Amino acid sequence: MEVMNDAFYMRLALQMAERALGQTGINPVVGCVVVKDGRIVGLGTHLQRGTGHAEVHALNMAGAEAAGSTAYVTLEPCSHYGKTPPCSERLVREGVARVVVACTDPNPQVAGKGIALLRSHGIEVEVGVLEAEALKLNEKFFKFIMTKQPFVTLKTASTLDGKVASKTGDSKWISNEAAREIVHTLRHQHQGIMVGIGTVLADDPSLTTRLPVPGLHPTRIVVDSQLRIPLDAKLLVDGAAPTVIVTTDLADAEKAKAIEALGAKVLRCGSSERVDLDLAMTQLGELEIGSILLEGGGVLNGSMLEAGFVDKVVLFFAPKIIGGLASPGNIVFEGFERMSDAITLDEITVEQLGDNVCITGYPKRG
Ligand code: AOF
Ligand code: ZN
Repeated sequence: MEVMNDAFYMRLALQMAERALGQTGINPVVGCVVVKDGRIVGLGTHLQRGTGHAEVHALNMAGAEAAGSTAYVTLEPCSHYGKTPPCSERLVREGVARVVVACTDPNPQVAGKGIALLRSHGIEVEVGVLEAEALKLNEKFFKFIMTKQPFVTLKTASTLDGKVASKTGDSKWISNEAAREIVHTLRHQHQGIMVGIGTVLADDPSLTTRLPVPGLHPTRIVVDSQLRIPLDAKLLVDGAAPTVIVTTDLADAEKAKAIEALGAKVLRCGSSERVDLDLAMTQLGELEIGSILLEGGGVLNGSMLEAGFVDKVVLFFAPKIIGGLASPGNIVFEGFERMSDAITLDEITVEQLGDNVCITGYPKRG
């Protein structure tokens, strides 16, 4: 049995926050547990941007019990008037005696000010309990708040030899059902899902989240430099979720108008023949898309990875070898000359899902 200590309650706060992944938009997920005289007296989770922060829900539940309590929060309590008033002031007002924080909030509006305010009122503050878990939990928020560009997770599902289809284009199915279900959870947990026009032309996908219980659909993003998307593509007509087409200044104005008439947004990113990916990331950030699941094809995956826009990879492998000199691969780009130039992955994890394997990691250039 786990020993009851600060980590015991912080773990509960982290678990509650984790369940809200995907539903807070560009906001972090945050959990709060209030403990008084050996009993949990309040629990709270930030559930949606614009609604109460975790501390507020937990303190509301604790009521008068909050006085003299310890509050466990997975992120530094805020100090600013945003969509809601500052949590640090509320903790002071309620007479909380001690606050345990997993990690500080890099939001420039907070960045240590919340903790400083608590301490200036004589509240004992401890920082860093289960910090590594808390940082990982909000990796998407941290990237976006610091760069204003979305956190990008590259997901592929391939054979062991890195193919996403056979030489005739057959791709159903490569990965097993367990792997495919995780992909839908990943869709739920990202605000955007991005594919290249080749994928749309080949598969006419809907790119929605399909799980045993309903999930949230991400905004569908298509990189389409020449606006080749057919006007009857599912992404343009099914109304299941917002759609954004990323193109260039050179793309046909009439086609853009026709696409927008169907309700999709067209972003023009740069005046060269290919989409300027840096501009695209900035413009998608301006639309408050803080996280993107990149789902191919291989050439877009390769361009995004090579250009340094992929923050994390989730690679599913099925125990199959399909070969094919020209069969499409999961990550395709010109390639480096030397092994020492290779993109390597940090913090690797390997998970077995039946006979499939999932490798996750964080890309780093050689
Ligand atoms: C907390 N507790 O539960 C959350 C915090 O727009 P607002 O008012 O919701 O503020 C969003 C910012 O507040 C967000 O960028 C992050 O810095 C912090 N989120 N802080 O004390 C919470 N969700
Ligand atoms: Zn707050």
